[in-house]
Amino acid sequence: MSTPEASFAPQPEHHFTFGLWTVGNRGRDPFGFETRPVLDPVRSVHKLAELGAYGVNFHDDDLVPFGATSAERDSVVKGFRAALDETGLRVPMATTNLFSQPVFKDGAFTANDPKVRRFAVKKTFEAIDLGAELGANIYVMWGGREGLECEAAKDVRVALDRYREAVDLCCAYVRERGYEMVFALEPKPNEPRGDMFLPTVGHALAFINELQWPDMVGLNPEFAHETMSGLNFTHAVAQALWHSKLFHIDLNAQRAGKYDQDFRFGSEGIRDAFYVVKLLEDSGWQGMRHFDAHPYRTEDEQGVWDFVTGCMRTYEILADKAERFRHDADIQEALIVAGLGEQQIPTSPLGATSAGIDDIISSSFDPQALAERGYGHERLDQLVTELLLGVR
Ligand code: GCO
Ligand code: MN
Ligand code: MN
Repeated sequence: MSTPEASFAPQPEHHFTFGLWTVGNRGRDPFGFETRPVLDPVRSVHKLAELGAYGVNFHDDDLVPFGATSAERDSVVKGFRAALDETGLRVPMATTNLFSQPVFKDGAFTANDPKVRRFAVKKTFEAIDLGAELGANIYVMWGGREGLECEAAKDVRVALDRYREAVDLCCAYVRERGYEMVFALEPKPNEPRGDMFLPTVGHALAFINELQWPDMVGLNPEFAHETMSGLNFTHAVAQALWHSKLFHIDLNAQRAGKYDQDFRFGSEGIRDAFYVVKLLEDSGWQGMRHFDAHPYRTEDEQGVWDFVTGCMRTYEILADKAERFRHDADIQEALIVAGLGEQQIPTSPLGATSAGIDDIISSSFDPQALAERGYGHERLDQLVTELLLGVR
């Protein structure tokens, strides 16, 4: 049990990343104050590297405090970069905080006040520069305040015009500066707004088609967010992959019907977590496995590092389960019964053509005989359950 596989140590090809805001989360919630002290970003870099992470991500304000002078900014960035150089930790993704400051209370890119929108876009340009300076090539756009409570106060169609305008401006900025950077939209149905724009992966995929440079924009789906909508996160990721739009992923845990929990990956919904890992592994996805979660409010600093290790370990254990799934003879046999191979056969071998139409029309079918088939799903599902429970 001493090989890295057997001990479920983080594997470099899994590209595990954490946000400064995740490990640095201080445990504040709507009912209670912070339970942990401020964590220095430089310390986070050292600890994450020591525990086997590949990278660290940040919002502009996580690293450079809001309102800092340019001299303060440069000094903070210098210290952070030194820690990155020392540890080899990367910064694959960056983002902008467009939700904490009171100025964004009515939205950022979709605020009704054009001055607020212009300020939000300028703040994003500066955060793009900061990300580019530290090597990030993915830029996440999570519209934390893009939404409303008072339905009468905004025209949703116009809000989408303004949203599109801001994303187009950011794409134009990246092109003009010559950065190697793409954008990943992160959908969320609610929290902190009563209702948010681009609430699900499906909405965001459709929105991308209306942009000026759709190739520069993809998705950053989050486990918790689709689950909050009662949707199947694995299906959302699969569809993003199908459209070649999975640019980044936020892994965490969430129970449907609850507040935005952002728990340690796998701590809730282990079966769903398994299918997500299996999908990422089966698809050969090369991107980052980012954990956008935070430690329980009960934890001290040691609990924060236990949380980091827990996220990565659970991923590795589930990747190992996915490997076992592929080699389990009973499961493979059950997949044949379920017709997984047949799923690959095109419905119309002659395509969507006149010949294909004629071929279907001229075929005869016996629906009763077809309906007699059993698909063995009870057995297959139980086999997967037993695999996850560790008895196979
Ligand atoms: C949330 C979001 C955020 C974003 C982050 C990066 O629900 O709070 O998931 O954590 O992912 O702001 O843009
Ligand atoms: Mn979230
Ligand atoms: Mn997120």
